[in-house]
Amino acid sequence: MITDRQADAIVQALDSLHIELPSWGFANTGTRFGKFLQPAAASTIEEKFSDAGQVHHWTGVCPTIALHVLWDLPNGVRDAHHVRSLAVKYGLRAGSINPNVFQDQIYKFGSLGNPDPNVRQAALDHILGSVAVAKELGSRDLSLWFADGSNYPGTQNIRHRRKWFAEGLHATHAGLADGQRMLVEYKPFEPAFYHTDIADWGMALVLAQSAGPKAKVLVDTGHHYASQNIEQVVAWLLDLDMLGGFHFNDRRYADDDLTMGSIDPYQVFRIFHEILHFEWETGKRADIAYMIDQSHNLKGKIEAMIQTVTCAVELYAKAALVDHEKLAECQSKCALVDAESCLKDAFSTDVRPVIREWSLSRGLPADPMDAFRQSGYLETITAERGQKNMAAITSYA
Ligand code: RM4
Ligand code: MN
Ligand code: MN
Repeated sequence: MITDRQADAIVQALDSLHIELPSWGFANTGTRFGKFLQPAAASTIEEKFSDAGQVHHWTGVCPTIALHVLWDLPNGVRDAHHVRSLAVKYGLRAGSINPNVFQDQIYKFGSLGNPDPNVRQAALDHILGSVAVAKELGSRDLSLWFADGSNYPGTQNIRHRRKWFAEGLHATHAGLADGQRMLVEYKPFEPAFYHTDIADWGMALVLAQSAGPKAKVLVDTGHHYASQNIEQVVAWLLDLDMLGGFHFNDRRYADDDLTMGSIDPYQVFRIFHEILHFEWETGKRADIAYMIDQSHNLKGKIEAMIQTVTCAVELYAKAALVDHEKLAECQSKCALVDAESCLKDAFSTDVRPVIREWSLSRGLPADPMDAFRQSGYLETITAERGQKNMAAITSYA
């Protein structure tokens, strides 16, 4: 049974939870082996806003949409006016801005880590252009992911590339306005399979620290080797005031971009728990951008997103149930079984009745998936977009 005090803790947690949706999560994507096109997928920026607006409309916790500059604003700041009007039309705000310095042919051997200074400059120009887009849209965060690396031993000077990255990120930092942040994402491998320039959280941390105080680390849950203790990384970054944001997704093997919590929901719970325990202990709100970074190649895109958000809300609510006072006491006494039970008890509690109450009290449907299905939106867009999508332009998210 959930006590009144526990229900209050859940309500308080959910009132402050925001999860950003990725524009690319609504587009047709696939694997390197091919793509199965979905008739209802979004292929224009307006369709992406419209679909993301649906997810926010039914869940109430997704007020922002992450934008990919190359895919969503191919003309840079000249597209900002249009995007601003779409944000108003669909009841969303532009969220993090993602530069793309990996798709153009010039980036074959890297972007900020490329041995050719002209390519490094081109990458920096695009990133600074993305900062300008962020300013135009009133977006706070610039999300930086780099595909840079090499495929064979000895083919690149790893130390030189590190210095070039430090220079490029420092120059990026210098372009940020007050209140803006840059989030440095890491990934162990793919597309490079020998070395990746920013391969883990330590490299991202060092580069973010050397860039300046507005730089933080972005943790993508899919960007770790199997069995890495991600919540420990989270705890360290929180303690160092260096955790800027998350890209949520789940994985079994590599960067699978599966639905959050579909493989290991306890891990997501443990991550949320570290954050909420930090907040309880310090009395400070952790300033973290929660974002989704998933590719729904087979599931319906809007439904997959609603399923993800529902999962995030449930796991966050469960983490809010942890009895922090009791846990702290158990930890200091090394009462192992009782300490672990603080987490297990919270994780095994059915929080759905409280979430339903919370939703209804906020004017939201008790069951967002059902409400979306009843709305007829999917049938409408399937009819509208079907033909166009069969000859579709696709992106590689
Ligand atoms: C990467 C990484 C980035 C995303 C790209 C497309 O694996 O997760 O965040 O922008 O994919
Ligand atoms: Mn990511
Ligand atoms: Mn990824």
